[in-house]
Formats: sequence, structure tokens, C-alpha cells
Amino acid sequence: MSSRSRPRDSIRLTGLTATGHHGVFDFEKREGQTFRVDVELTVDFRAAGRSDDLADTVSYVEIAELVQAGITGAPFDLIEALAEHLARAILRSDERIAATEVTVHKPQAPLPQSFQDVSVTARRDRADLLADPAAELAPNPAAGQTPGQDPAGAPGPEVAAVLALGSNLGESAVTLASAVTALEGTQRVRVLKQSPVARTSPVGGPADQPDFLNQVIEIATTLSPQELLRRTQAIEAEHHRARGAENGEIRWGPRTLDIDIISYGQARISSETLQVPHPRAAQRGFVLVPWTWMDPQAHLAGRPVAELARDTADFDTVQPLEHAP
Ligand code: A4P
Ligand code: MG
Repeated sequence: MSSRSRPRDSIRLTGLTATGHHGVFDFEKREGQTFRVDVELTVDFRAAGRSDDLADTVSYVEIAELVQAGITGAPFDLIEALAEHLARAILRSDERIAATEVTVHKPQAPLPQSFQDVSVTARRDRADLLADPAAELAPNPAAGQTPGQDPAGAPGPEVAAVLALGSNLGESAVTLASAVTALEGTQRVRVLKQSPVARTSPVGGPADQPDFLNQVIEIATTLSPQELLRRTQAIEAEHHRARGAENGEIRWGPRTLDIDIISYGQARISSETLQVPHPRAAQRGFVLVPWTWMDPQAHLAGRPVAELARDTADFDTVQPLEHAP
């Protein structure tokens, strides 16, 4: 699309106020003070303008949560760092956001003079993310550190993500429990909810493979989507998952452990190694049914998960483990 035909629509969220602990002085970190943030998103919302459908635009609810988590999260010394951090987190949260302007106000800044406000404004677009990957990696693990560790001591805003776990080789119930424990032990990941474990018939792949056990969990994380993928793949590897045909893996065949990232906030990611929302999740009863057990109100890309689940071909095969024959 040419820049001429793309309207510079914007979504603005102003005056979001919360107590944070940012500042160079000890007493600022200890006692906290009020921070106020204004955000402007450049988003082409012509589709939503015509469809009147939330799925066609960026949800300001998610952005508000992200900003609030940033204000109340791990402290930065400088409001410049908070603004930079929020701008990057906002751009990462949804690829439809072409650019953002983030203003952080610190009206109670420790100044002897009488003043109204002090503020900084970061203006960032997607090119800044690409042009400055080092800054993008700033809150990420340094080489040699355990994934999830934060060398700067300043993780970004938490994002809610949904993961789907599956296993049909070995002691599957033990494997799933152990994978959840591994996630609980991962820094910058909090496991918020777990579905009951489901027994499910295999979808796709060889017909003669054993039933699967499947489970869905919700986490809150400050890991980036790629970091989260690296961590889930490491947990798969710890459970002896063979990956790739050269290691004897059969597409959609039996596996000791599969962990898929189903959603990551409202992010839409389409890279070589990661597609989010997971492109096949909306057709998979073994993902959607346990998800509705965990969260009956859940939505995937704007649609109720309970509704999507009912339309899946494997809906009837998904049973709670304790009731399965
Ligand atoms: N990848 C891309 N996007 C993602 C994402 N959102 N989450 C890439 C995780 N990985 C993602 O994945 C292959 C590559 O996908 C990864 O290297 C990653 O970079 P994989 O886990 O090695 O392959 P897979 O699991 O065989 O493929 P896929 O496409 O994830 O398969 P599904 O859709 O997960 O299906 N039947 C039942 N009843 N229960 C099951 O759990 N699972 C499958 C696998 C088939 N049938 C099943 C079940
Ligand atoms: Mg997978």
C-alpha cells in the first residue's frame, strides 16, 4: 500500500495514571510516586471503521494494561528509559501499530522549584525496532545467562500469553506436570491459570498413534515472544523431544512434549520461526476445549473460544482426563 493511500489514523490514550518507583534517588525507589502516561498509536483502522469489529483494530484495553504494568513494574532510573521501554513494548505487542508516541509525566519529580510537570516524549516506529536491535534486546538475557534472567534488572511490562501443551509418548501426565513446573521456575514467567488435563484423539498424523494428553495454561511474562519460544523449546528438549525429520520426528506424529504459543497479548507475529496467534489453534478442539475449561470467557483473535471450539472436528473426542475411559 502506498503511503498516499494509507491514512494516518491514530488511537490516543491519555492521562493513564499509576504509582511507580522510577527515579535515581533511593527514596523514589522506596516510596514511589505518581506517573502519568499519554500514548498515541498510528494504526490504519479503515477495516474496523467499516466492519465495526474489535478484531480489526488494536484494543486500547490491552495497551492500557501494558502501560499500567510498565509504570508499576520494575523501576528505571530515568523516565526516558520508561518511555523508550513502553514505546518498544507497544510496537512489539501488535504489528498493526505502525508508530507510537509515548509521553511519560512525572509531576512529583523531586525539584526544589515550584513547577507543574516534567515530561519526556519518545516517538518510535517499526523501523526503530529493526534499526536498533541492541536496544530491543536491552531487557533480554545476556549471552551465557539462563533464559529469563534480566541483566538490566528491569523487565518490561507483563503480557498475558496462552500456551498449549501436548504429549502422547511416555508418562504424559508426568511430562505435562513437569513442563508446568519448569515454566513456574522460569524467571520473568508467572503461571496464572492451568486447565484440567484432557485426553484427546490424535488429529492429523499417523492414525495408529496413542491418544494425547493436552493442557492449556495462561502465563504473564516479560519475555519477548522469541525468548518465550526459546524457553518453551528448551523445555521440550529437556523432555527428550526429538525435533525434525532427521531426528526421526514425524509431522504431527507422537511426541513426548509439544508446547505451542497460542497467543501473546494481542500480538500478531508472522516470522519464519513464530506465528502468533498459532495458525491452527482455531481449528483444534484439543487446544480450544481445555482453554474454555480454564477460561470460559476466553477470546482468540476477537472470537469467543467456546464458539470456535464447538465447530472443531475433534470437539467430541476431548474429555477431562479423570472422566476418560
Ligand atoms: N512455530 C511457529 N509458530 C509457533 C508457535 N506459535 N508456537 C514454529 C510454537 N512453535 C511455533 O513446531 C515447528 C516449528 O513451529 C517450531 O520450530 C517453531 O519455530 P513443532 O512444535 O516442532 O512442530 P509441530 O508441533 O509438529 O507442529 P505444529 O504445527 O505446532 O503442530 P500442531 O498444530 O501443534 O500439531 N492431536 C492431539 N489430539 N493433540 C495434540 O497435541 N498435536 C499435534 C501437533 C497434532 N495432533 C495432535 C496434537
Ligand atoms: Mg508445536
